[in-house]
Amino acid sequence: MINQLSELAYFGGEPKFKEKLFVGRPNIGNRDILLNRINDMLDRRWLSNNGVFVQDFEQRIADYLGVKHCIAVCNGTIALELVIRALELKEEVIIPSFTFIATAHALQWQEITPIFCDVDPKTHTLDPEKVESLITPHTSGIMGVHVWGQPCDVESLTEIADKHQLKLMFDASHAFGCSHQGKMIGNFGSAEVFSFHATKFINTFEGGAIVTNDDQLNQKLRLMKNFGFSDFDKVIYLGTNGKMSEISAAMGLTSLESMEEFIDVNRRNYHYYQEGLANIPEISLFPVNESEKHNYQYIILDIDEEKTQVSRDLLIKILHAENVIARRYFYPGCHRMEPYRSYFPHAGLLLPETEKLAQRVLVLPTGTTISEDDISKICQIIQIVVANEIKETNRDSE
Ligand code: T4K
Repeated sequence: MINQLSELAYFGGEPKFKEKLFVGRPNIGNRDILLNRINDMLDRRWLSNNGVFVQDFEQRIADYLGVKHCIAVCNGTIALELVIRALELKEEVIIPSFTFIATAHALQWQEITPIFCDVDPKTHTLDPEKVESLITPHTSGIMGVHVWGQPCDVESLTEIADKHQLKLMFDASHAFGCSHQGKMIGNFGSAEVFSFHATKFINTFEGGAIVTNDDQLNQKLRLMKNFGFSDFDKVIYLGTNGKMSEISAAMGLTSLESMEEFIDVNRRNYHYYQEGLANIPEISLFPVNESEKHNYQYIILDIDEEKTQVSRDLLIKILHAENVIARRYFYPGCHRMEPYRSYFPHAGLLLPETEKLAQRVLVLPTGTTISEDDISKICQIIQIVVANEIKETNRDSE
């Protein structure tokens, strides 16, 4: 129990955690099974290029999501780039600015301009009305992001895309294992993209996947991710190297087999945070819709300084001093990062909700390395900070 401010590491006390607690610590799954798979792979001497593990991984994902095709690739960013190219997006594509920078870069990398749209503060996802107001004769598509695993307003975005004959795709990097109105994420738009980066609850070290119900798109994407090869010595399309390696798929399969266990741990942690923060009404925990399937991978706090009298950034400093490495995802918003900041210096004027969220959101550690006791201590630290309305200058007077 922390009783006095002077016990906080920020004010010179001992850090409450000896080891750093990170957001995005990888889940490992059954190590023996993983190592057996790696041994099999070595015995087979088949390390990449559509090996048996990749094929199995793709099939299991497609079956789990109830989607026709899954194309495993080397990371989520390449997956986005491939879909953007396969859908022949050009000129302008509307995306949120409140996302990881890869969403915007995947477009700009292909000299397509990301048009940053504001988000709904309740869902942190694209605000459909604002999307419609940004459509011009140059718009070729819309890319929604199911940030934190929170589904976009898929119905409104589909209606808008259909009405204006635009392509619709989703960056579902955070949303593997989540559903929307009973249907698994992965079934919406022309295609959806997952990231299986080490920090995701299902990981392949580095990796990603594209899922689609469109047969033609599937064929095109399979060619594109393998240099356009259709057979030995036969290239029929412009392509790149987007292949997932066998060792990644081995990790992915092992990860998938422990998926329910990872979700149980994340759900349990979410409820511990809910309990621990319940007596700090100034702070809200981003809610998970528990009537849907969810991966509970992100613990998101909204720190509104007007209510807490403590700034989000000071709270982060205090947590870091305790070895709780909380993060400010997705500060400061893509529009304030290069090259977009230079291209559109006034973009923030059209993004008031994004600007507010970028100042207020704080992400806390969860996953299989975080215990109930860790969460209880983290919540106590937050409680004492808010109860004392700590300001940067307080440190000098302690
Ligand atoms: N779209 C969206 C919406 C995304 O969020 C992402 C990725 C993408 C697209 C692109 O997908 P990928 O191409 O990455 O597959 C991290 C991840 O690198 C990134 O994959 C993820 N989103 C983003 C939300 O988070 P950083 O810059 O925060 O990474 P970093 O190195 O600070 O790692 C986060 C924390 O995880 C660290 O504090 C320590 C811990 N960690 C990390 C690794 C890699 C470990 O404990 N062990 C590890 O092996 O971006």
